[in-house]
Amino acid sequence: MPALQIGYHDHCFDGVASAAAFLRFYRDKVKPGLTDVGLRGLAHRAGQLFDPDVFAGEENAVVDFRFSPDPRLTWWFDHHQSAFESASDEAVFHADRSGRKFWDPQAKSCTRFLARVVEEKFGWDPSPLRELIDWAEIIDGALFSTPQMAVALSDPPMQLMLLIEASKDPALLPRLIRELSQRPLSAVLREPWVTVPLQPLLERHHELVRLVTGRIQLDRGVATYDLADLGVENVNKFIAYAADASTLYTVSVSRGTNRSKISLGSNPWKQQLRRHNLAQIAERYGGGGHPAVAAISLPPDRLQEARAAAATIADELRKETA
Ligand SMILES: [Mn+2]
Repeated sequence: MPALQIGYHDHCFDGVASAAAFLRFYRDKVKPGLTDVGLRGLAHRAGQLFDPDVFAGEENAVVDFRFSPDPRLTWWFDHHQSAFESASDEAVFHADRSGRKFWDPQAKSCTRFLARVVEEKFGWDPSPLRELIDWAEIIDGALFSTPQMAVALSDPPMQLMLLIEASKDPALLPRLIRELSQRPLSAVLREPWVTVPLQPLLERHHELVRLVTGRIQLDRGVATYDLADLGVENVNKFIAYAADASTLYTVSVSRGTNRSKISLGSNPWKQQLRRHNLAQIAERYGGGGHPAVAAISLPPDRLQEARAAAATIADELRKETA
């Protein structure tokens, strides 16, 4: 049993950065010198989210992911609007008096939220991780200056976002979390174990950008595209806004090994025109997320259902944007 186990939102820059920040904080303020740490990526999917062994540590933290009422959960930080699977889970959170569980659905990134909370409540010094915290806020908050910045990935931290989203190496994210907890982001970004696996992913990314751009159907501000035949689960969310700046919403369907997925997004550069809460729409289908970006997971064999739901949602989004 590890002394500490951290569950984090898998294949997500903010999830990885939150885990690194939590690990740094825990070693700085709770148990200095601790080495016995388990790291576990958590993914949204249809059905049970937490395996029984998620809480296998003496202490268990979950960051940037859904709440669990499991009493073995000792630390929790999240900023998703859809943080609770049920009203009773939410009641368990509100009744908690441990002072170690925190939620702010207004926060743009879990990383900066966590850093701010543990600075205020536990006197943690976030300055060694400043670069990482700032980039998590930019990436998870979609605070990019242009859609091109979000799609071209010329900034090395944006390339790391791609590596985190697309890597299939199970050892890579735990290694990144450990390294990012100890060294500045820019130093980690120069490591060959980061730059070498990135090259083929960057080539594939640019190929996918061309492919997705070619498939987009834009109708009354809503861009739809279907990537189910490609077997990719995570595609850059900003391609449609770079392709046509008048795009207000995106609705896309993809299919990975564990799920058929509907991704809902709204243009970060046109948030003043957003009329819908995408998390609420996703919740109707058992999904969730944030008002501006959300997702729905269905079992992999229910692709037709995913496609039908995507078409219904796209119609709904079009109605008030026409
Ligand atoms: Mn997040």
